[in-house]
Amino acid sequence: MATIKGFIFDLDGVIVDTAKFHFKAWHRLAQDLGIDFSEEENEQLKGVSRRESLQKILDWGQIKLSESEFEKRMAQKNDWYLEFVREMGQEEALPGAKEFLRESAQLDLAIGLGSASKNARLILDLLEITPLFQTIIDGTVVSQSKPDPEVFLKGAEALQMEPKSLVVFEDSLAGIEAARRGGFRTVGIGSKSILQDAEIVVSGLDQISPVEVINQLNF
Ligand code: B16
Ligand code: MG
Repeated sequence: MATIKGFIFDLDGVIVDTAKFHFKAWHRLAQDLGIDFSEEENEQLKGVSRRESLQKILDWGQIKLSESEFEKRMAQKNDWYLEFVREMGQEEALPGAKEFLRESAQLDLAIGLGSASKNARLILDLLEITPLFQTIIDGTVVSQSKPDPEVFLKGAEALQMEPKSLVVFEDSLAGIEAARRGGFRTVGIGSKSILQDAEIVVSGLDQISPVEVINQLNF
């Protein structure tokens, strides 16, 4: 079994609870289009790119839009999303997330971000944690949405490490699948009933320490 040398973190749902803002903004947009969707259906939008998220919502409502209208709706959703994000303070980091990152850095583990969001850098800056990351792979540099492993493979490449020596922390089904497809070790953040395929599942980064993750995965 390969030694664990680093961690790659998803952003939304792992480090910060921006999922609630994505949900509010998508829900408002969907209602404008006469479509309703539940929090359960919203699980399918987690970790998925902006474009694919809108496409899923339109499919649920069996609506087709022209490309220009599609672009306009994506921009509208992002404007609403950013209104929520800009009001967010450092305290919006999920419990234990910053401590976990700092402890990981103290252990000399490599630290990367693997997020589908095009707003990832802005959010890391607002939380004042950007310098903790040796590489930031986000929605501005990937072409394939999770469950494609591209985002994490690019992270591994940037950190110059093999996937099997890196642990991916993910809250979404698509993200855990992406990590597994890429050959990474996995920690699911959320509920065991949803993230069954992850090697370890905890409800948050406050429930485990970096040393415990390494010990449990090496067991
Ligand atoms: P944006 P993650 C993902 O972030 C979100 O989970 C997903 O809901 C969102 O659609 C996607 O980012 C794109 O975000 O519209 O900001 O580019 O979980 O991969 O950090
Ligand atoms: Mg996520």
